[in-house]
Amino acid sequence: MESQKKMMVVFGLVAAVFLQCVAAQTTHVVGDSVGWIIPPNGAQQYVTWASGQKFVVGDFLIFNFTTNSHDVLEVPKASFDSCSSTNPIGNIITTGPANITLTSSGEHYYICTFGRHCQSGQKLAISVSASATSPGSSPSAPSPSTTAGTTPGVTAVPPSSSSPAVGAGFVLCSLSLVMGLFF
Ligand SMILES: *[C@@H]1O[C@H](CO)[C@@H](O)[C@H](O)[C@H]1NC(C)=O
Ligand SMILES: *[C@@H]1O[C@H](CO)[C@@H](O)[C@H](O)[C@H]1NC(C)=O
Ligand SMILES: [Cu+2]
Repeated sequence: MESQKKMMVVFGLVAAVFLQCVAAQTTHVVGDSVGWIIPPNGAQQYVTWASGQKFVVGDFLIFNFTTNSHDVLEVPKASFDSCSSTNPIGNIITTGPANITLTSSGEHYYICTFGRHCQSGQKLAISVSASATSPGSSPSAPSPSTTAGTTPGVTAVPPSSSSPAVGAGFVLCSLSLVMGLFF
């Protein structure tokens, strides 16, 4: 009886961890310790940073900047390319740090509208995927039926973006899956 109880507790824990990793939301601090500034080494800074991240719907994007020194505005690609604020998507965020929830898949473009900051490289393009289960990483994982929302146009991910930054959450996830097999 006692060991059965123990089994139940362990099973409950595994289930809890598993549920949490299915719903896991990653927080991405743009530029990491660099923050959201005019990048010293130019636009490549945020291109490189973004290529090391895996963005999924529901994740948080933190633009860490000093209020009144920078801001954040989401724009369409054309405005991003020309560093213009025309056709903004949503409202400009003037208070830093800014915490943005990624609510839709596809390409997202952000610029700073101060002076010539964008021209100097303070701009970020990211590709957000719809499903939390990255293709090929764990084929045995039961995939929630979110893949239906994946649009064909979302394949513009840089080829070098095999996600090294999956982190502890993924390890925990895998562990709970493996443990789940024993119970
Ligand atoms: C934002 O930047 C400040 C100053 O560089 C730093 O102390 C703080 O920890 C950063 N916040 C985040 C969320 O990274
Ligand atoms: C960002 O906002 C979400 C909720 O909207 C919150 O759960 C999360 O902790 C916030 N992140 C930071 C670094 O403030
Ligand atoms: Cu700026």
